[in-house]
Amino acid sequence: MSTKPGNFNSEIHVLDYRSPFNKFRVGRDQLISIDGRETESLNGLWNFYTDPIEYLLRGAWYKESRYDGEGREKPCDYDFEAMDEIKVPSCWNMERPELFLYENLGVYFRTFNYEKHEEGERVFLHFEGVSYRAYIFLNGECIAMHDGASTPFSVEITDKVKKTNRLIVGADAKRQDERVPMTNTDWFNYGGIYRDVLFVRTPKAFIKDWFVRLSPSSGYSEIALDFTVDGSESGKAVLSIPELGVNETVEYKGAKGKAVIKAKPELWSPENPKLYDVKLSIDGDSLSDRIGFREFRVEGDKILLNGKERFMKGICVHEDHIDLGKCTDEETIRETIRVVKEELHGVFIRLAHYPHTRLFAKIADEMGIMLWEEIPVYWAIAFNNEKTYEDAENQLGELMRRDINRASVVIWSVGNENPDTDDRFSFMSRLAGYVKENDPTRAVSAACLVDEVGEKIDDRLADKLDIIGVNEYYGWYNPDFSKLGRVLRNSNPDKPVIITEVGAGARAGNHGTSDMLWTEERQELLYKKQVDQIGGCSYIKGVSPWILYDFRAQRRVNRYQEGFNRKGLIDSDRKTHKKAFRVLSDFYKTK
Ligand code: GCB
Repeated sequence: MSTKPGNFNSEIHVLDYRSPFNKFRVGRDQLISIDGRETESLNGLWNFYTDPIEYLLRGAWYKESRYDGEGREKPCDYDFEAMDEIKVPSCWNMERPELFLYENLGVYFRTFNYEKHEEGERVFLHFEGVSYRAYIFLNGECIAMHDGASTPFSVEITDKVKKTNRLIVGADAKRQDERVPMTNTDWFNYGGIYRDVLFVRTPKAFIKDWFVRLSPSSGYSEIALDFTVDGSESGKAVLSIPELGVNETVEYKGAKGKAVIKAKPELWSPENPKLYDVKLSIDGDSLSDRIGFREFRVEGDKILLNGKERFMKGICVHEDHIDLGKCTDEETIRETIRVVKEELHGVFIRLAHYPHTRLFAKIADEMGIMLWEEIPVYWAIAFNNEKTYEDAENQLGELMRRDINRASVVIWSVGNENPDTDDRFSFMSRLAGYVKENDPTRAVSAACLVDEVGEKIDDRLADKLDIIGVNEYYGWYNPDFSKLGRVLRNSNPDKPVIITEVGAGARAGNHGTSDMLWTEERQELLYKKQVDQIGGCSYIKGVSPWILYDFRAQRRVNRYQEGFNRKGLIDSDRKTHKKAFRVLSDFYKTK
């Protein structure tokens, strides 16, 4: 910051006040596993104000420096304790009507006390989701900056924590073209600290992450383990799975340990979502979880779960609730999975288009439904920008770390409906490579577009994927339904295809002839035609129509939509089923 001597408010001359925070960026390398850890919650009422001009950053308000060098009080424009309160977690859009469309910086403040419980203990702040850039300040200092609305991040504060602490979070919901996602999305841009904030204590040496799974090609009789320890280079860990009689000591060196252990678990599947209590301990620390063991694999054009071919009877779901926004709760997730399993006869949910809460996959493990998880590499993003790539890969890494032990998660998706350009090809090939390098137990996919000119499934990225996702809207965006038949006939993919999106808009309760757009009858007819074609195509190994529930979307403003994308099979009230629901459910019942 260079200003002429004599200026009393130097910040008014500074344009680039944000970049000094870049060096505080945290990501997947700092993320710690909280599986089974006893944590303390920092949820609750926080003070909150909106800061569209970003004085928190620009004017360094986070320093809370109230006195000048000579001890005289400065005329401060802020007073964090005096700000109104807001609930954490929540989306501010749902908490205050005047903030419904607010897409800028929101500033949160709270205090917390700390006393050391154990000698040598380390402490972390852990955020499960802040939309969509977060600046974290503790006791007047920036301690972290994080990009990505939907993945968790942790920051160690062992050397900074005091007896009483002042914690400030700047949650910036401003859309940016070079970020992931960029400015243009077909979902609502909710803002705020909308998932849990946790205070985590660990011993000096603790288990930072772990990956426990059925070892590939083992005849289902071996469990593989990988883990990382922080704070100790070498030592012993013990993996225990009491129900399988496993109690195995594994040495770690260079802070990493790995082992393959004989064990014959009952396999997890949607029909039998068997989970085991699994615990990994080192001296003074442990992680524990309920984990399922299964094998998910692609062979030729087949999708196999535990060696048996599966048709992925699915549906897409957004994290969007009419009252809670992107915030969600256990009851809502359980009801969503129940509807898909019991009413729709589905076995698979595509969680679009960004990582949903970790609770979703936890409950999916327990209730038995397969999941597709995705990062928001959505439409046209800055594919030629290395920083954008780093952001995307980091979000993918954070998601994979978070859900790596979830049996229900069978597919990682590296993006949705991106143009087939050279830059995009290289960007998304790298992401697919990252998945392959880090996880041999799941398939990598992406929702691709049809080649409309050549009338076939022909995306260069398909080479890098295990399963080709295809979004097609014949009969809706492309009214010429006959094209779908031609596309399917002209294509000859050497891998399984999942139709990752197909659908039509209909307002619940709006009736008319099937020739009228926005009616339930039109949507129903389209579903009939679609399932007919899809069901008859040999290389299509699954479908997840767009979408289970109507969801908020800022660009959907016609008289039927009124701010919602109406392609749901169920209204945004999550109760009223449209006629097409029955068509899909009948198809799945017999498929
Ligand atoms: C798509 C997008 C999805 C949209 C949907 C639609 O292809 O992937 O995000 O919401 O179409 O309704 O247009």
